[in-house]
Amino acid sequence: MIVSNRLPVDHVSGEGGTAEWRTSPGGLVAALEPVMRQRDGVWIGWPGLADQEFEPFEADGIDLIPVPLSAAEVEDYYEGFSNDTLWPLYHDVISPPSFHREWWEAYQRVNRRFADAALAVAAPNAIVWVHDYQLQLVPKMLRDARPDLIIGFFNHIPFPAYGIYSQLPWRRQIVDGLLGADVVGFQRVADGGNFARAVRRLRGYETRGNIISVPIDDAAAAIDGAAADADEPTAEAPMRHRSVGRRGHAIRTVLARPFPISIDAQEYQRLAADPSIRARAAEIREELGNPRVVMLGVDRLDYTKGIRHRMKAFGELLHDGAVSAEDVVLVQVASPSRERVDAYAQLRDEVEVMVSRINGDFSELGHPAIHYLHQGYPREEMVALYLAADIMLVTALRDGMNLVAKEYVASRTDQDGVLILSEFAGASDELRQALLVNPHDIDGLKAAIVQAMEMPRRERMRRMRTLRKRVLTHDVQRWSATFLDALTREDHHDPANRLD
Ligand code: GDG
Repeated sequence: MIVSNRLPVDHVSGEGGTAEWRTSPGGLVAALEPVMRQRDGVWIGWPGLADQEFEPFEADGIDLIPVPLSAAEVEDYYEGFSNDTLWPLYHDVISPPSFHREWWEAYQRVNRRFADAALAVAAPNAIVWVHDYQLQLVPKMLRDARPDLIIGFFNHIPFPAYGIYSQLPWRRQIVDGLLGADVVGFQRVADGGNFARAVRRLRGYETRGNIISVPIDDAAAAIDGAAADADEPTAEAPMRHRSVGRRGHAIRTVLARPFPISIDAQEYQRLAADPSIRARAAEIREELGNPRVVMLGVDRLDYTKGIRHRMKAFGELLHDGAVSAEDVVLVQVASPSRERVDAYAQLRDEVEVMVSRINGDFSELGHPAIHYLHQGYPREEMVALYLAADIMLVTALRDGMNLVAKEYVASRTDQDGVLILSEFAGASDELRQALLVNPHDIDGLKAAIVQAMEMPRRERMRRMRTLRKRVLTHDVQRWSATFLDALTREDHHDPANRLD
């Protein structure tokens, strides 16, 4: 069972006013679809429309159970607590988080609704995999009601250092919520370390390596049907991973470790080899006026992505005369995102003022310096853009992983192209042959752009080959298999759970 904020479908209106569901072709769906089919799985989530109730339905062979949200809940739980409290807090307060008690109330209420939807259909010993920061209370809600369940949680965004996390007025409840899981997965080693530290500081539980010992309280033990001092799991004590702690009381262990997410790399390779997409890539360069260098940014329009920083660097290079608009263009796809949250509306204004200024100052007739596209595109067009780009700019100020970096690499079947990658994106732990940058260091960013423009083809190909090897071997299928393997293993101390 998968539980995530959004179901992997969009409601689209067809011809003649009919409406239908279309699966959104994300990497998560690609990775989980085969497992879900094989195990008769269901996916629980919000279908994306407020104030509407839908019966369970099937889309492309996946059973979906919709969880309804009212318009007020979308405002308070989703746009409010999830995207204006947790999102900025977990991304190192790049934008100040807002703390509102009524948002927290809604967050608890909605988490309860998701948990109840899962509990209503969970078979004995079912495997439940909960996703992301919108649903951090769900693991404990499931655990308290049904200790037999095997519960996993994966956090797609960073988990912040304690000094930042501790600002959250409900910091204990969230930690407790997550500790309801058997396995809590993070993108980076550092995220898991930050979580373990929060657990020690807020709860004083023992953590050793990746393993956290959580005392089993009397209430849970009673539900579990076992005495609190039981030393072995028994038939009456279905709760897994329980044993006796060093202080002699019953504990259960929680595995908290990184599982860096990835993409459906084969699919990107396949698209990149498609003749019509290759032709489109050539056409894009043509349409841009065949400049010497095409630079590309692809992001949701989000303040974590460092869009302004890369524009500042490019603007300064134009100003310095190091590049000209005829020679070098920047294509920035900034897909619309969370437009009803103030910080996003403000960011849009700032980015658009910047684009206008740079274009006003440096464009030439027929040669705008920046092609700014506040639109979403089909995946085929994205791959054509990746193929058309000599330099890919990923300058996130904080990012759990950043899939765009991996998509660019997987698409470059020609082994060419340079990836400039922020060290603050989780992807930088794996993609070491990219040009790694600190996006706050504008001079460093400018130097990396110049280095990328001047890099000899042999070096570009050497770097790209190594990057490709990593992404092609560590794809999203491997990610989900690794997570599920850790989740279903009887022993958290199994050497397979040790990190290399
Ligand atoms: C969160 C974490 C983590 C974007 N514009 C278009 C489009 N996209 C696609 C990209 C990519 C995805 O959206 C964005 O993924 P990212 O990983 O870059 O960033 P977030 O949305 O912030 O995702 C992140 C991720 O979760 C997974 O765990 O990596 O750190 O923040 O796939 O290609 N796709 C299409 N048209 C667009 O206009 N088709």
